Amino acid sequence: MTDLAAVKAALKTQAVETPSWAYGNSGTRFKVFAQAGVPRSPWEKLQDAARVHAFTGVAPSVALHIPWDTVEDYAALAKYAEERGVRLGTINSNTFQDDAYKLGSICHPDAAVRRKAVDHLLRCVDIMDATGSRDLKLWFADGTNYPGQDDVRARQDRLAEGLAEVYARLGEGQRMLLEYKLFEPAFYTTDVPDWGTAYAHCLRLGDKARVVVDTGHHAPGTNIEFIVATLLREGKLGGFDFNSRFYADDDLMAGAADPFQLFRIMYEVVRGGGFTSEVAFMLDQCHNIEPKIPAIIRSVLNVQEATAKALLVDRDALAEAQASEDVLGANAVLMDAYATDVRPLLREVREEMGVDPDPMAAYARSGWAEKIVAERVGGEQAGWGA
Ligand code: LRH
Ligand code: MN
Ligand code: MN
Repeated sequence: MTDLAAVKAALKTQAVETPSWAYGNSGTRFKVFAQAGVPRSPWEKLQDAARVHAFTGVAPSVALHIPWDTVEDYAALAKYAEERGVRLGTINSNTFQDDAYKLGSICHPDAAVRRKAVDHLLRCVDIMDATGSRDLKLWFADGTNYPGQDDVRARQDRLAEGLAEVYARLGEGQRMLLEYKLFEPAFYTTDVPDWGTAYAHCLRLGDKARVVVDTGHHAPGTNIEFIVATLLREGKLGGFDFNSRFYADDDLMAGAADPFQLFRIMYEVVRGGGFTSEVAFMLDQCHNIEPKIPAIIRSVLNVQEATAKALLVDRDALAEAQASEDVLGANAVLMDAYATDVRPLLREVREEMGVDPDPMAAYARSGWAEKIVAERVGGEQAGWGA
C-alpha cells in the first residue's frame, strides 16, 4: 500500500524550474511566428514566470540564459523576481551565437576563441554570485561537420582544460551542470554527445560537476530512464531539461509526446532517491505555435502528473513480485500506478496549497493574457538571439 499522505506531502515539495526563453518568441529555422504580448525584456519574462508559479504552486524559479537575459544589475533582477514570488535559478551559458564560434567555442582550434568562451563562462559565475544561483548549466554547440575537419581527441583535451578553469572558479555551494546532446548544430561529431562523455568529464572535475539529462537529446529509442538510474547510482545526476520529442530535439511540451516515458523517468528518480533539491527539474522548451504561458503551465502539470504516478507505485508490492520472479505481476504494479487518474489527487493537493485546483482555467480567467497583449506594445519582443 502506498501512503497517500506521504505522496501528497512529496508533491507539495515539488519544484519545476521554467526557462526564461520559453516565454519569448521562438521558431524553427524556417520561421519565427511572433505572438502578441510576448515579453520585451528579462523583467517581463519574470512577470510571466511569476504567473505560472502563482497558478501551479510548483514553479518557484526561473532559469536565465546569458547573454539572452543580459541586464545591467543582476541583483536587482533577483530582487524583482522575489518581489513577484519567484527566484532566479540556473544560469545557462550561451557560447553558440557569435560569429567567432563557427568552428566551436571551448573546443575551438584557436586559443583566442577558447579564451573568449571561457571568459563568458566565468562571467556567468559572476552573475550567479549576484543572483544567488546555485547551478551553471553548460551546453556546447561544439562539434564538426566533416570527417577530418578537426582532431576530435584534441577537442576533448581543450574541453577538459576549459571546464577545469571554470570549475575552479565555482564558489561554495555552486555547481556545474554539463548537458549532452547527440547532434545539432554539428552533424558529424559533437564534443559532448552523450551521458558517458559528460560523465567522464564530470568525474574528473569533482563533486560539484554533474550531468544534465535533456530528454530531447538522445537517439530515438534510447532508454533514458536507464541513464537516469545509472547517473543517480553514481551520484552524478545534476538535473533535467524536460521537453518532449517525436523526432529530434523538438522541444515540445514535457509529457506531450510520450507521457509514459516521463513516468518511467520519474519512477527511476523516485526509486533512486533523486526526488530532492540535489536534482534540478527544469523545463527547456519552445512554444512556436501555441500560446506560451498556458503551454508552460500545461508542461508543469504534465511533470506533476508523471511525478504523482511515480510516487504512487506500490514499491513493496513491486519488490515482492520481482523477488518472486513474477514478471507479469511486477509489470502490473507499475502499470497500475501509470493508469491511475491522478488529477483528483492533484486537485486536492492544490487546494491544500491554496492554489486553484484547475490552473489552466484559473489562468484563462485571470485576464493576464489580455493584459499583456494590451500593455506590451512597442519595443522589441524577446526571442532567439534577442
Ligand atoms: C540545446 C539546449 C540547451 C540550450 C537550450 C536553449 O539544444 O537544449 O539546453 O541551452 O537548448
Ligand atoms: Mn536543454
Ligand atoms: Mn535542446
